Amino acid sequence: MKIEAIELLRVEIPLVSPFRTSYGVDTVRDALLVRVVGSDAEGWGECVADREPLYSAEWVDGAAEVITRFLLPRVFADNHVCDVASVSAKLADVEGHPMAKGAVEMAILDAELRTTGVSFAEHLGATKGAVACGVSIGIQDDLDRLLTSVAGYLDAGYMRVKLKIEPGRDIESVRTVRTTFGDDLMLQVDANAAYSRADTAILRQLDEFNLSLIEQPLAPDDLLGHALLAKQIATPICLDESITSARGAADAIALGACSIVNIKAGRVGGYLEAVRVHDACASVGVPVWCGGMLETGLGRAANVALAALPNFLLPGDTSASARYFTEDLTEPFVLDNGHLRVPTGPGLGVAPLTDRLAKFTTSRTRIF
Ligand code: NPQ
Ligand code: MG
Repeated sequence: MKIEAIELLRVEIPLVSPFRTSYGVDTVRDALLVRVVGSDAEGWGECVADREPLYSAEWVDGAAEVITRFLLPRVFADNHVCDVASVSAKLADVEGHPMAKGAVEMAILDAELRTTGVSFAEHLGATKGAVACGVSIGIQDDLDRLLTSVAGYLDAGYMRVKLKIEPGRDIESVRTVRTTFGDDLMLQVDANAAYSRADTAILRQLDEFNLSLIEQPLAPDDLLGHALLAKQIATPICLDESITSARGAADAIALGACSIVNIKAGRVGGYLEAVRVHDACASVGVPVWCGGMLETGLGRAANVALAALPNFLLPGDTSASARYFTEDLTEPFVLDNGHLRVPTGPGLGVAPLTDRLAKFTTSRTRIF
């Protein structure tokens, strides 16, 4: 494909309510978009880096800088001709920055697929027409608010609930939700690396609540700690922040550090590597599920396509647009009986709505 132009856009979309994790609070989604204009179609990429480097080392201003100065010149070195299969190799000498790389690859993939009339789902190897959805609930100020929040999402049809936890806001929250909503509720927790190896006794107290999993209790680089913890608690350990590649996923599983894997394309450098993580886990019988990073409808469309692959055996954080935004950038993703339909149109199958893009864009820069 011949690339005619490239633009970086920043959009700021208000969240319906503040989202609090052990890393901090977000009240808006400040997303970086990559728009690739090919000769026959344009493509959109979304960078999931947050404003501050708390979830990972990347942050949105840094990602824009890396994309502009280091990634795009490499991608377009061959006279602006590029095919998506070669993107990750062209970017490989740049160390790190998976979210920035993933956004560039996503935009080129979208442009290519729109050109050839193939959907993300078909290209990635999806086998389902709709995906089961869960919801991630941020840390709440008090237990009443937590219960109200869970009740609202269950009314909306979500098939499982994930509670964010941190030391001091863990056992009682989980106990209250489990007691209130009963044993049939599919319930899991996400610690976002807020615990240490010294917290094993607290984490063991979660055993009595029949959680589907505990996500990322310890530091991202502490694979041994997770393996030791797995032997001492009954709740299955799922890794998120620790998993940055297909090889890393295979290693973590081989070490006994996790028995379930959260896949986020941005964290592993793009949707193509995300498929390789899925395949690596499938080959050793480890189930995966699709994480979420407060994506706009663009990233959401790609996530839903990814989550339609066969080894995505648990409901993902692929929530409806309304979970995060009153107005999404695209036509909204709407929950239907706890599921989101997988887009079938070319590429992402959705595009930014012109008026929404105009309303939410805070900067727009042509790079090439
Ligand atoms: C997780 N996501 O699974 C992440 C954490 C997270 C849905 O729980 C901006 C960008 C805000 C990325 C907030 C969910 C974010 C973000 C939370 C990621 O750990
Ligand atoms: Mg997580």
